[in-house]
Amino acid sequence: MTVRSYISFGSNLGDRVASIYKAKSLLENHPQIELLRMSKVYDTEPLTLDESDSQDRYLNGVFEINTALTLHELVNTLKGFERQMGRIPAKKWTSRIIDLDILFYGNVVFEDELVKIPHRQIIHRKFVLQPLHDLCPELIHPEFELSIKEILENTSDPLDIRTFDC
Ligand code: PH2
Ligand code: MG
Ligand code: MG
Repeated sequence: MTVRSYISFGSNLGDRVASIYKAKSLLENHPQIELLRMSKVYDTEPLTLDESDSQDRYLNGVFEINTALTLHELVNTLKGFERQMGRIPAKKWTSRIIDLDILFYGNVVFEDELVKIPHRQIIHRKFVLQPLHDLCPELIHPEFELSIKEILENTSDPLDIRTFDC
């Protein structure tokens, strides 16, 4: 049995394009992950914890996968990929080579100390909603029972996002 899952990617440190394609190839080459599609890539204004923290812009997007991994196996696999790519554990919301977050895992609603599914940021952030909308506008958010299209239409996120060719 496999589960359809959506994984967000974000990078604002080093060679952002190379990092995205490295993450894509790590997913493609994992025996229990089938990479189905990748969204467009967006160049996005950084969301920071406070205004004194100036960060470079991010590249953001979403991968669509089928996976035979359990939710916790997928969490650990993505953490392993981040580590393998040289991400150094740091404080919340600091610049990073790569961030790979599970947005949806089937229609599972789950939370423990390691993971919260669906991801908290989905409903607030255009840098997540827009690439998700590229792939699955009709997908229903299992907590709010609204489609991605409906959530995107109702979001008031002011952060700038632009499509980025790569
Ligand atoms: N991720 C963060 C913090 N801020 N800003 C943008 N634009 N894109 C991100 O992916 C992002 C962020 C923490 O995960
Ligand atoms: Mg994140
Ligand atoms: Mg993360």
